[in-house]
Amino acid sequence: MSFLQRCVFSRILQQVSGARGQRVATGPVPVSTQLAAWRGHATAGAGSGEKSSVPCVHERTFIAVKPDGVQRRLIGQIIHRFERRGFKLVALKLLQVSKGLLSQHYCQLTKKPFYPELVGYMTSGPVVAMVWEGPDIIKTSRMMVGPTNPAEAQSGTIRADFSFHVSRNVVHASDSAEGAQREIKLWFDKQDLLDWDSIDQSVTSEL
Ligand code: IDP
Ligand code: MG
Repeated sequence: MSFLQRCVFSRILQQVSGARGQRVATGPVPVSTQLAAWRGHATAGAGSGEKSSVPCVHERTFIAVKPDGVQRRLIGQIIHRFERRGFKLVALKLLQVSKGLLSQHYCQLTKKPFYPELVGYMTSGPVVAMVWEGPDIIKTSRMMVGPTNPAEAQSGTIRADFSFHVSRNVVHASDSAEGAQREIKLWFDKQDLLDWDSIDQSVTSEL
C-alpha cells in the first residue's frame, strides 16, 4: 500500500469510527441529523462517564430580573445577554413575589441586618423569574451578572452596566448547583420547564 493510500485509508477509518462524536465536515448535514447527533453525544457524555469537551450540556440555573430591573424596562436587555451568549430559555414568568416565597428563596439571609430592606425591595413590584440552560451555565451566569455589590463589578457585567448600589442590583443568579436546583423547584412547577431543541445547539458547542 502506498503512503497516499495509507493516508486515505486511515482518514476513512477515522470517519467510520466517528472519533467519539467529532463530526468531520463532508457536506451539508440536515438539521434533524445534527440535532440527533448532538443529543446522542450529550447523553453519552452525561451518562457513560466518557470525557466530553462540552462540560455539562443540561445544566440549568435560576435567573430573575428584580423589581428595579422591571421598573427600569431592562427585562429585554437582560434576556438579550443570555440569548446572545447562546444559552437557552426553558421557563419564564412575571410575578408579584410574596414574603413567604422570598423568605424561602433567601432563607440563608433572614438574620442579616439588611433583610427587612431586602424584602421591601423584592416585593416592591413584579419580578421576572426564568430558568436558563447551557454548558457550565451556573458559573458563567454568575460571571455575567457580576458580584453582589455593583460598585465592585467589572464593566461588561450586568450589575456594573445597569446599577451602582448593592441594595438595587437588578438581577439574581443562583450561586451553586444545589442553589440552582433548590431555587428552580421553589419558583417553578416541573411542567413549567420546557424541554425543547434549539437549532443552533450544534453550532454553538463542539460536537
Ligand atoms: P447575590 O445576589 O450576589 O447572590 P447574596 O449575598 O446572596 O448576593 O445577597 C442577596 C441579595 O441581598 C443581593 O443580591 C442584594 O440584593 C441584597 N444584599 C446583599 N447584601 C446587601 C447589603 O449589604 N445591603 C443591602 N442589600 C444587600
Ligand atoms: Mg445569593
